[in-house]
Amino acid sequence: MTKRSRSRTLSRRDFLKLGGGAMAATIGAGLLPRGLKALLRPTSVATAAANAATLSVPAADVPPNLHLIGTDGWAYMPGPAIPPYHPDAWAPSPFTTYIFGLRDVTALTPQQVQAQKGKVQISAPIIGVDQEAEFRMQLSNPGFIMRPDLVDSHTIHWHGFRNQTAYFDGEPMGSVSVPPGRTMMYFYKPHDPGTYMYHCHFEDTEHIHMGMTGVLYVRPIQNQGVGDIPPGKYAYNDGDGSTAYDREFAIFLADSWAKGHWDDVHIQVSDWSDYRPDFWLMNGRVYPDTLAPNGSGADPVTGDLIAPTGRPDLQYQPISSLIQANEGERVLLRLVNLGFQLPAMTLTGLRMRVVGKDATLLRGRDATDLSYLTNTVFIGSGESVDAIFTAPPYQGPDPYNTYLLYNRSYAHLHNAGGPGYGGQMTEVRIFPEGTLPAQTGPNT
Ligand SMILES: [Cu+2]
Repeated sequence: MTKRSRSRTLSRRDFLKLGGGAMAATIGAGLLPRGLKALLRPTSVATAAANAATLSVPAADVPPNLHLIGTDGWAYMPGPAIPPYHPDAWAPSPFTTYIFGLRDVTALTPQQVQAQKGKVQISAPIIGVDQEAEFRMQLSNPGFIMRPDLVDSHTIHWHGFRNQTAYFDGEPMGSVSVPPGRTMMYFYKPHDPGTYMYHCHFEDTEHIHMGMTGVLYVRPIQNQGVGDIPPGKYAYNDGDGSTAYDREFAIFLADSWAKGHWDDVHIQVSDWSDYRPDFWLMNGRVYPDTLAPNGSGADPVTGDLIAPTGRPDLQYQPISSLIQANEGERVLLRLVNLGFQLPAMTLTGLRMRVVGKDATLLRGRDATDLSYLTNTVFIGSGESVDAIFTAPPYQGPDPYNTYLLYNRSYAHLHNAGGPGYGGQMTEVRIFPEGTLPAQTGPNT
């Protein structure tokens, strides 16, 4: 660090000398001298972070199937202002909300990975793995660009995964975690198909709420064809093809408290007993943004996320929740909740068959079929549901017929109390037979 830059930035030691949190608490009250206020501007904090040690990503004997980074960044939420928490005055335009998150950097160079510090996504990449196949996942922690004073580690925890050793389970008090500047390889060999979720388990109430969460699923070995069952796409090893599907959509449900997000970047402590969310998310977005297309991966030069077409404000929320199918197709919904509240997800006008719960086929030990038809599923925090519906006949006259998938808790169907519908709602669009090509991946 040069003398010049040292004079402009605030080191952790200086921060502590000045009284740390007590000083931070006075910022909002306007009690700081102008010079100290300038030191705490986001640009100055970011400069300090840029001077931090380089991220270490050691070469692996066997390359990872997936390389994730855990860091901070900014996302966009619509809705009326909640001064001073929403939109956050420190958020660079067009963003509104400070987040933590995980993103895929598998194809990036080490320099590009380093440059992704502070550019994370909310709702982490959807991960699909094959039963009995070895899976290596690398996690790098480049630190937080807005909070260089924090030494938070990160981990990856596959929630509900029954096959993990403590070392790779990501529960930091019983295992290891990844401190800033470091990289760790996790190893998995899944035996139980179904839908799970993964999240950072370090200071998990905070890191989960800030966005370090995503959907994970294990494809059954039956997909390769077993006995009389032809190769295909199945939710489980059902033995009879009853969980076959044509298209799959993973929906990660969460809720988001504007003050909690604001507190983290403004160096304040959140009292979780005050938790009162303002936004209810599907894959990190609220309705109607849930309908916007997926992002387009990473820029080959910078490694930055490419925003969905026409939506630069959703650059860091790349996962669409729009559900589309041709009439007659079977659609698998992989519904996961890691919000702190209880959604009741309703599919209007259609019945879905719940075939799996918490990565378990709904079938008794005596082979009794325990699946059931419903139009509403309740999904508690940490739970998952696999439900299949058959797309109804297309009835015209528009290019597609629309149904809704939404949280029927009316109190959660708005954006920060603003007018109109918001929150956890998306559309199911049914097209004439043969309109949509075969699906290339979940949520496409
Ligand atoms: Cu974390």
